[in-house]
Amino acid sequence: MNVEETALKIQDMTIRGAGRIARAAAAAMLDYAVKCKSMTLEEFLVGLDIAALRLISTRPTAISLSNAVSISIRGTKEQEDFNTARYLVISNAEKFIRNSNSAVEKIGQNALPLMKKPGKVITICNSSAAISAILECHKAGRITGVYACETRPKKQGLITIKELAKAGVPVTLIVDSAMRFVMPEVSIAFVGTDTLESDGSLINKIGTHLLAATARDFNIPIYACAETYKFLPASKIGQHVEIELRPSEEILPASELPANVKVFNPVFDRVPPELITGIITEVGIIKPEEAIRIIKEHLEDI
Ligand code: RI2
Repeated sequence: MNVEETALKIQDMTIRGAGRIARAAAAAMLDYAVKCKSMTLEEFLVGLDIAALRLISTRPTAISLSNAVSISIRGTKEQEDFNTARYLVISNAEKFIRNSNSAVEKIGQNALPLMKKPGKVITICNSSAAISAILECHKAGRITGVYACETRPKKQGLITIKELAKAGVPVTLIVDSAMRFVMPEVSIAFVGTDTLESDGSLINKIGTHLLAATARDFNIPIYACAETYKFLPASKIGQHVEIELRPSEEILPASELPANVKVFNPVFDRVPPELITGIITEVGIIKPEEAIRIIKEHLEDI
């Protein structure tokens, strides 16, 4: 799929999930490099920048998208000619996609010691990293049930229940506002990550802050499942990601909206580090205050 086709599918959320959009963006940069016919190095670099900006413009909150693009083009400006720059993009992008997929698997393995005895899990939205954690614990016989929040307005929870049911995990769908009702039964919460900032703040689907605050009220541990490429390098210097506002039609069709009524549709939450028990990465489990170390060790040069 080329850059424009990929950008349109990320924008309309046909391709969604911070990990999936990152892998799709890397694949689009790879596609661009493969299809480039002979040109000067300068022409190639300008084309890369245009492709990068188009992809990054699609969704502002998941830093995985821009990190994937930066990693795909890393080092191209230092190359001597078009062909070496072109092959560098191809190998960077292929490596990112491989590492991203294996990171999701490793997060599942790293999550297992957190469920020492069988219990119930709660999750929100549809996160491949959180699902990986749940599936590993399920395979070890540690899961007696999963509460999956429906996750208004796009209801990504309906994807989660299908994936877990197909894997034989006992899963129960709840409306988001029932999360407090079921929390007393829960042993642990696993949630996904769109962006992890250097102070340990978690940016994830709207409703995650509510889930974390409810977990704290019932003294339930909550872990963010975050591949290292979801950490925000620029947050070291105080930059934050923008919380995406999406069309009001996702909440209510215009035809049903009464006159003089506005709709506000923020689709991500910012969860303060003090509400997060830990962050499960592919390189191990860290405390929120260690996020800056991950950025220094894994994202310093992007
Ligand atoms: P994985 C999703 O956002 C959810 O917020 C999910 O928790 C996060 O990306 C991470 O998903 P959206 O694309 O990378 O549904 O773990 O808006 O799959």
